[in-house]
Amino acid sequence: MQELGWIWVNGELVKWQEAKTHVLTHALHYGTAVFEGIRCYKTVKGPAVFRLYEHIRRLFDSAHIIKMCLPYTPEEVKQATLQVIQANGVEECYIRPLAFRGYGEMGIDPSRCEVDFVIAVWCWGAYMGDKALREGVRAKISSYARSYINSSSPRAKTSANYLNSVLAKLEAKELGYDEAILLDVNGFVAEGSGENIFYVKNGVIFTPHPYAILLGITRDAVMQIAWGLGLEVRETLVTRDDLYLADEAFFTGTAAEITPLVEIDGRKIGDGKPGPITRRLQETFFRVVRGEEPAYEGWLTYVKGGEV
Ligand code: PPE
Repeated sequence: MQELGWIWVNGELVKWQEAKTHVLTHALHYGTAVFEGIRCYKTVKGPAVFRLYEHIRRLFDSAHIIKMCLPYTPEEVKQATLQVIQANGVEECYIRPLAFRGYGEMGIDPSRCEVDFVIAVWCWGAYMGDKALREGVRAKISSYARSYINSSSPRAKTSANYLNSVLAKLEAKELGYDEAILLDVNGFVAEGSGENIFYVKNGVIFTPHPYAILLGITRDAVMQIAWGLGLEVRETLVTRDDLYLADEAFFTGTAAEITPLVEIDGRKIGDGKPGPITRRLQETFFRVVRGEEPAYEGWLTYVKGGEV
């Protein structure tokens, strides 16, 4: 990966190469970590972080679910995020706060391991490539089910939950697809390996109920943008057949932004090209994140106005 200058580690800016941890870090062995993925976009008023407040809120919610006490306040996390963006001098970046059970005792009980907290930023273009944003991607329903709600809390963005995503992603790629779609243990559509999913049928937008999924902040943004455009959005139970018979489908996520889905399990979605509603949402979304839609200005935190 392309290295930048600084990573925020437990309250200080540390040189990129020196941001290291002990091999007996608890989280490395047991996945006891929570994290976020946030994007900062270039706007005419300088770099702006998209929905920073909601991402910090979700980080604290994830920590609460796994009984991890974060050593900083939400305001400190906000200031640290703005500080690390400024220190690296980037106009656009992906931001990764990670809180993990560190070095202390081995064994499953994490209570003797302090919580370490880091925030890194890097330049991350289109998640599945520029062509994916323009022309859409091909996905496969995974043979791996999303974790059961009483197994590992899919609502929490924990590192441990991502092994499930890693297995699904590897399988999809090995079979020649761009991305995996995971069903829940009851067989209903849940989400992508790192995205939420939507489909459009007869002008109405549908997305799975928020049970066995990560409650995506882009998912929420897309729902609000759709309502703002006068479109109807329904949260519902979704089957694979709903996807096969959809007029349009797309993934949403901080990394994936709005990525059209043009083929699922070898079946074309609609006419096999990104559909008009997907395009409209995508165009509006990119204007929103770049500060070109005054109605959504409240979703942006300007790095320069952040009093670091
Ligand atoms: N579901 C999953 C499983 C998921 O990982 C993400 C984000 C989402 C839904 C969408 O959430 P939101 O970003 O709040 O809209 N996945 C992150 C990690 C991607 C990675 O490869 O790492 C992301 O998009 O940042």
